[in-house]
Amino acid sequence: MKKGVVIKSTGSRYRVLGPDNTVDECVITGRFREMDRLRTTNPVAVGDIVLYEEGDGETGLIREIEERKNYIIRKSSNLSKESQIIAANIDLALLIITLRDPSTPEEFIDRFLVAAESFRIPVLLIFNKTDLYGNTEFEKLDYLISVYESIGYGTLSLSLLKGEGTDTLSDKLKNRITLVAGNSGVGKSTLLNRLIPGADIRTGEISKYHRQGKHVTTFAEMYRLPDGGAIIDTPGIRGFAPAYLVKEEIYHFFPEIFALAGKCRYYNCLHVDEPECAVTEAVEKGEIAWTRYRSYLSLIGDANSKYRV
Ligand SMILES: Nc1nc2c(ncn2[C@@H]2O[C@H](COP(=O)(O)OP(=O)(O)O)[C@@H](O)[C@H]2O)c(=O)[nH]1
Ligand SMILES: [Mg+2]
Ligand SMILES: [Zn+2]
Repeated sequence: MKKGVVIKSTGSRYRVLGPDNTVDECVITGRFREMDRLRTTNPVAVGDIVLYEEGDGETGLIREIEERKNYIIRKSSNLSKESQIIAANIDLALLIITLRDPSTPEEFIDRFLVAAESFRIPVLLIFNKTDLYGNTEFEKLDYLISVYESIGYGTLSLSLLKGEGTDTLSDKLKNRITLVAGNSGVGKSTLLNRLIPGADIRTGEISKYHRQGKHVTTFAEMYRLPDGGAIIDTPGIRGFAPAYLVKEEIYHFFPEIFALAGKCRYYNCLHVDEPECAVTEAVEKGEIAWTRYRSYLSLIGDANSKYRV
């Protein structure tokens, strides 16, 4: 038996990177489907550490999956009860944001952060395309940086086109497994091409998966970084919604709201219109950013219908 990490999954076959840089194409046995309590379409995901039998040129066999530190999951489709594990054992998620061409809505950022908090994955916010920013964008950039840093999120501004700020980023990714996310057109593929020699990923293309409301099975892929560590690319997936959240729990994933919630008069305060709510008081005083609170209201509004975000 060898131990390795899954670097690619196509639903039924898995590419495993083993000791001494060996790569094996593997399958799983039916046993995994029976054990799969998450009811996933893919019991093994990119980032999984597995024990497997080498195939000697033939297909290898995955026997065991090590317990996951964390994982990102989403519904396979809007109607399906089955879920898809997108990636596992992630040290850091990069959310690529742009304030021009395209402009990333704050709510998109906050939804991503809520999902990442729910999956217990640290996030670094990357503001890209600073070469295109004028005064308006730089003012907004300052605002967003102060909002998110005060909550505790790391931020970095850069221009992938000009190469400004990319060295600092490389340092932060060293020896870590990092997942890259962001809206279409923000520079994800450009980033991968910068970090991974020979990756040769096409840029400037609107993926056909990006049509709204459509959940298409897409597969993550892991690329090793030359200085140690790896990047997980998730083509066709813009953001992640927390898979199963109830309305009453959503504020747990807004750290600055969670920090104040204990001071609310009612233990089951939803921080909307309850009296003596420490959260709405903080919003009024400007201690919680209005944009963040607006995202919170939007998220619990969505959850209302089906108690799911
Ligand atoms: N001006 C400018 N354009 C950029 C920058 N980074 C990426 N782009 C361009 O933005 C477009 C979309 O980039 P791409 O990497 O394909 O975005 P993706 O959809 O997130 O993979 C491409 O035409 C890139 O050349 C940047 O820092 N500045
Ligand atoms: Mg792309
Ligand atoms: Zn409250």
